[in-house]
Amino acid sequence: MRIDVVSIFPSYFDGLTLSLLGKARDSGILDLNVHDLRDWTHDRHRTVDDTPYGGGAGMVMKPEPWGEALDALTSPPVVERAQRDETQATPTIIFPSPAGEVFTQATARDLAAREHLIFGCGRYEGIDERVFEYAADRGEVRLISLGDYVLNGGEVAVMAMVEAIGRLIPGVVGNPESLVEESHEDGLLEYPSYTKPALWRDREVPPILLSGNHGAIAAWRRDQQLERTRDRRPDLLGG
Ligand code: JEH
Repeated sequence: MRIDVVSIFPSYFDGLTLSLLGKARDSGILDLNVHDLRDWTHDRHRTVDDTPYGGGAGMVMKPEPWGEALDALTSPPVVERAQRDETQATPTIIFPSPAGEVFTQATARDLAAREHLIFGCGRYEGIDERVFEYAADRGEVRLISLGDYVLNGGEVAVMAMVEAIGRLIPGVVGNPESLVEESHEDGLLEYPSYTKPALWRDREVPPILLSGNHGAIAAWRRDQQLERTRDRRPDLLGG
């Protein structure tokens, strides 16, 4: 999979690229590249923002650097490509946005199956709306929100999304042995985990886990999952 991230704060992603690319880097499973939006400006101040038409507080990201970034990372446009070249996958272009659909494990699974993801990180009050229209001619555009709270830009949201997507790709660091056993894959919260010592600061591990009775352990864990889900996330059980 190829992932391109465009941001005015590319160094935000240093930790992510290090942690995610361990064994994936050499094997070519994941080709992750982070780009500085200001590399697609031409003025001496490398300007990426301007005042909003119609008035209002704050600044809006100018369309021109975004247009150049999209040209560089997606070429040629999908309409022309469809006529002559079936080999190049249509990129999925994701703009994190407080006004987008909410990112879930299902979104991560959907995006993990794609060949080329481009993440455009906005800042300030967001990006000139025409950029989304232009991007729609060059890929499948998705506006996605990390959740119902307000961030200062798309970077933190993209880090979370790329980590959630990356761990679903076989061979990427963090990819677990069993993805099906995970929380949210079966719609329930996870059961509690314990390790040695069996007694720690007067607290014991639930004796059932030391019983060797694997049927009873599985039933207990299921019960814990249901109880926790009922207490903490009743919405997952359908209200
Ligand atoms: C934030 C991209 C680019 C902040 C506020 C407003 C909310 C009401 N889950 C997420 N929260 N925020 C972002 C996100 C994701 N993914 C996010 C971004 C950008 C993503 C710039 N910003 C900063 C920003 C406007 N307010 C939105 N409204 C309903 C509380 C009030 C207006 C725009 C941009």
